[in-house]
Amino acid sequence: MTGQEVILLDFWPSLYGQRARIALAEKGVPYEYRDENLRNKSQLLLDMNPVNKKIPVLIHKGKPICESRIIVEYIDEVWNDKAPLLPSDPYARATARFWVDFIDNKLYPTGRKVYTTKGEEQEASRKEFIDFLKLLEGELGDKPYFGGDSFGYVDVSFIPFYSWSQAYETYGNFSFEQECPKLFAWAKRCIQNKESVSKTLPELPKVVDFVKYLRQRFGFDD
Ligand code: GS8
Repeated sequence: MTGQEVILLDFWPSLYGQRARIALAEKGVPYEYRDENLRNKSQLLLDMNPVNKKIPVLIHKGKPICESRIIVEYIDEVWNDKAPLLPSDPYARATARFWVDFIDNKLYPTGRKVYTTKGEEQEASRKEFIDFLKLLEGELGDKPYFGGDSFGYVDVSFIPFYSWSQAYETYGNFSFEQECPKLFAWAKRCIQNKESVSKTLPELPKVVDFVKYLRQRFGFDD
């Protein structure tokens, strides 16, 4: 298989794009990475994802797969010879999907408010964000990974969060390690044990700078 067979349209800090990169790395799939300028999207991105016009897009043998969760599931199904991500048991699979849905529809929209609002609204978002993280910490429990003894679908989908944690801490004024020590230990475990993660996650200060730039664009900082 050549790199041309798989292309990933992505943007380096993206929490969603990182999912696809980690899943491809877990499976050992060679691919061509293309970093998009989201303020001046390539024609290929517009052609491959005409509905949402968003990254990530996985292009496999010329055909696009859009939406990060769908991309991770696709990668798991196509390259099924190693590193299974979704559990085989239907109930465990449904539960894993539930938590990733929670991350996308509750945690991330609230996290976004942590750095794009001010005053009371920001304080409420900060509290809610920490509550949501604690719910995820409860789901992890004493397991090494959300997937149990092995790194799985929820781990792949949630670990990119760690690359943004310093940015959330900076603008939300809280300590991830103090609020959620087990979750913090899980993140460190993923980085230490999984090259797919350590090689994918951007450096935390780089993401802080990126969020600072976003805030300037939103008019929150000078
Ligand atoms: C979200 C992708 C997304 O928001 C997924 O893949 O899971 N539900 C989708 N992509 C953003 C960049 S990351 O914040 C994006 O491409 N934005 C460009 C735009 O909205 O114009």
